[in-house]
Amino acid sequence: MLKKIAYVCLATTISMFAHSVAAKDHIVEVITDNENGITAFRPKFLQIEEGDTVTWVNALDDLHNVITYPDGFPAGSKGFESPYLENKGESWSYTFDTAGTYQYHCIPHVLMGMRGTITVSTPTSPDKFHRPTKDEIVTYRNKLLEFFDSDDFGIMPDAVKRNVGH
Ligand SMILES: [Cu+2]
Repeated sequence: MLKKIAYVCLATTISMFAHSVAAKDHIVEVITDNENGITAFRPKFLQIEEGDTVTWVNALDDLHNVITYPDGFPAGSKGFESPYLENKGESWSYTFDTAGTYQYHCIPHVLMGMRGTITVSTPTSPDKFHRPTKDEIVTYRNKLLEFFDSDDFGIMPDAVKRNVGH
């Protein structure tokens, strides 16, 4: 009996220890491929666990950022937004504490398909995404207007159109 209790305690300790040291760091390369006219996040899709950190690293001197769509993250959590990265090697990190799906893009290159998705532990079902307030949509729209005309919104990806109207 004592042996069994000791074993359970040991197993619990090990699993707690394993959890606390399991947080991982992941790198997403922020790619500008001038030769082929491509801008992209590599990897585009990333599966991680709660507590993990993702660091986006600018591969070249070019202007990029990472920002979640206003409805592109789980309800009850927060989206993320980096400052603009300009120089080669510049980076920005974010630690994910809430499970779910995070859909993001780069504002200057959203028309070039510069988008990515990070799934933290389990994906978010379509009806469980954050519903942006009007203020959040206006704020997001104004960020896009720093780079685009409202006329451009019509040719943007569906996720953008859904949020900014056109
Ligand atoms: Cu970009």
